[in-house]
Amino acid sequence: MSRRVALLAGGVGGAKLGDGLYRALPRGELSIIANPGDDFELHGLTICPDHDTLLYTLAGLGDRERGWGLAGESWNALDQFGKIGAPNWFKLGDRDLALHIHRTALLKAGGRLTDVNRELQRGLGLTDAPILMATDDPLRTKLRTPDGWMEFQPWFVGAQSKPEVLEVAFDGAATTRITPEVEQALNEADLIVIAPSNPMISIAPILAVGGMSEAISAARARGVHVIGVSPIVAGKAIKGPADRMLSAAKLPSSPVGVARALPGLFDTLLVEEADLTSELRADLVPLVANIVGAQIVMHDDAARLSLAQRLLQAASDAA
Ligand code: FO1
Repeated sequence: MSRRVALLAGGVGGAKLGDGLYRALPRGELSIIANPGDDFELHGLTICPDHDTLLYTLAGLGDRERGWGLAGESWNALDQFGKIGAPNWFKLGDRDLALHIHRTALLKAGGRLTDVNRELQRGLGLTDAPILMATDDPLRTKLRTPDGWMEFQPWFVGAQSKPEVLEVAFDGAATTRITPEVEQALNEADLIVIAPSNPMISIAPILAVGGMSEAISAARARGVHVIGVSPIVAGKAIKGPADRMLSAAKLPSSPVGVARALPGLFDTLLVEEADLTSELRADLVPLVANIVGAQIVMHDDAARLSLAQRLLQAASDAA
């Protein structure tokens, strides 16, 4: 049976599940809708960190330990940036830099971000170029901290996401529009998957793109199921600041907080089976129709694939 899947994904957690789904599904049946909110410009180059994490991971080229960037990378340019007084707080490896230079050149020549990024995907061996930008228009996540508003990467990498987040905004969202490719992927989807990514800074910016919520609602109206995976296990984020951000927003650092941060989005939510007490289930019941326990921490390739298969099975069972 053909089953087309649209995955909404942020960086590292999104890429791991994306990799599992990419291997679990026949070629051409997965479209990944990448978070554009982390994109920014540095050294005059356009950098799309979440797209690139997805790209390197699916291409089997990603650094496993860091979760971002290329495996076996060298850092000569970064050292040189430091020596000449250029910014070196955001670590661009030598080979990664080639990607940003080429992307920027193609964009300057008039290319559309979706087309340019798909060309990069094909160049690195993803012939079906499954990763779509949520939008080609600029949308930038900003965070209000006790010291004022910060741009995303200076907060996330520069300040190691330490400043408390009092408010999140998606600059430019009002004038963005989903791409025709995203519209088609959601129109044709039999299943929508929400990756175990930070609900507030990875999934929310995707949903903030003009036309995205409407396209998801239209899919649901024709019976498409939305299934998510909690990025919180044992009260802690699997990676990154989601737990602290939920607490700062006065939401529980648990799957309940995830469901409340993305209200009404999930038909099914996969939560870590060891966490799925009767109390957690009771708290989730008013928020999510179907709650499924699974091993959701993806330590290796086998775990990525088995979570993807478990998720596809849970979605079939619920349909
Ligand atoms: N994350 C870091 O924590 N430190 C870095 O220096 C860093 C550099 C970097 C370079 C290219 C790239 O594609 C991603 C990079 N990331 C880095 C990851 C990125 O900032 C975050 O993972 C995402 O934006 C959050 O999903």
